[in-house]
Order: sequence, then structure tokens, then C-alpha cells
Amino acid sequence: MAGRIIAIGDIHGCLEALDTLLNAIQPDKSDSLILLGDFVDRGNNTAGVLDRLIDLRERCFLFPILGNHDELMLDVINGQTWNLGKWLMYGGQQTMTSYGTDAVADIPKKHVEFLQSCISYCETEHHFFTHAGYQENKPLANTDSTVLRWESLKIRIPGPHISRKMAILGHTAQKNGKILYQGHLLCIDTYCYGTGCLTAFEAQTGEYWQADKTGLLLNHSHFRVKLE
Ligand SMILES: [Mn+2]
Repeated sequence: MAGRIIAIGDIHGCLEALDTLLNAIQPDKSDSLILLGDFVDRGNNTAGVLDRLIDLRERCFLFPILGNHDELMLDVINGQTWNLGKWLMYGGQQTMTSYGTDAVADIPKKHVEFLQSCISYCETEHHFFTHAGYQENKPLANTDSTVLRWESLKIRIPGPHISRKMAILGHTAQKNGKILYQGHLLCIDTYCYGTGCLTAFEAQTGEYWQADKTGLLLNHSHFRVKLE
């Protein structure tokens, strides 16, 4: 990866925040954007967010990681009708409203294909990226998807990973809107759909950008992390 390595936290249907960050970042062909998952649900424009992410594949290297919400939506689309009520309750209702339909079958095929193309984790030379969690002593390739997509840092903050790389995670909403930094671990889900913001974080330099769900750019600064 020659260009920037920029992770983006849980978008949750917040298109204005995403657009503001993309406008500030101006990703180009040399950049890698690692999306930490939970693109869908809760915010008001999941349909618009997925359109934007699909277009983004033409602009830069895109590594979209599947979040638990994205997985649940896919499960429902794939016929797990017993999960429909649960999904709608956890923000799927806002997703369906963004499509202007009550029928899961109306969700565009290209959106379904995008979600199906998502990966479970991503690794670079000094960092690794998952939606939610990891196990200290297990290579990511052998880690259960439940841990990768569902484990909350509110229950337990894992220690340093066996790879000695720094973890960059989403999923556990930091309701104060601030990046959580624990030395070996960063969480950049800063509660965009609520009263926080969406965070983009350049892993090599600590440069970061934050925008709220109305599209206001709140911060563009440098985060001090010890990098190797
Ligand atoms: Mn999540």
C-alpha cells in the first residue's frame, strides 16, 4: 500500500457525514480506504450510503469490512425471515424507509452484491482492522466471525494481539464522540447516527477527520499514537 491508509468508522446510513469526510479526504487511486462496517441501519440514508460506497470503488482501493448490522441485513435478504423483526428493531426499519419500500426483495441487487463482497478483516504491515473485536492469541484467519463482528469493548477490552500489530476497530460506540485509544487498540466508532460523529483515521500518521450527521466538519487534526 503506497498511499494513505484511511479507516472509516461505523457509517450507519449517515450520508451527509460520509460525503463531508470524503470531500475533506479527497481519496485518489493511490489511497486505501478501509471501511470498518455497519454501513446500514439507524441513520436515515442507507440506500444513499451504499450507492456512494459502490461508486467509491472507482476512486481508490476500497476494503469494506462486514459489520453485524450488514450481516443481519444480508441474512434477512437471504431468506432468514425469522430475523426480520429483530433487524427492523435494530435500525432495519430506517433502512427500509430509505429504500421507500416494505419489501426486502426491492433492495437493489447491486447493494446486495456490495454487502456480499465485504471482507471479515483487513491487515497491513503495522495494523489490523475488524468491525468489532479479536482474540489476543488467535490469527485473524482463525477467529470466529462472532468475535470479529459482535464483540463489544464495553464487555472486555482485549490485550495486545499475537501479531503485535495495532488494532483499529469500530462497533463499540464512543458516545462522547472521541476516539478510544488503549495503546495497542483504537476504536473509531464515534456514534455518528446519534449525537457523535463519523471518524476517518489515517493509520500511518494519526491524521483524522470527524463530521457529524448533518455534514458539519467538526475536527481535522492529528492523533498522537505510538507507531512502532
Ligand atoms: Mn456493529
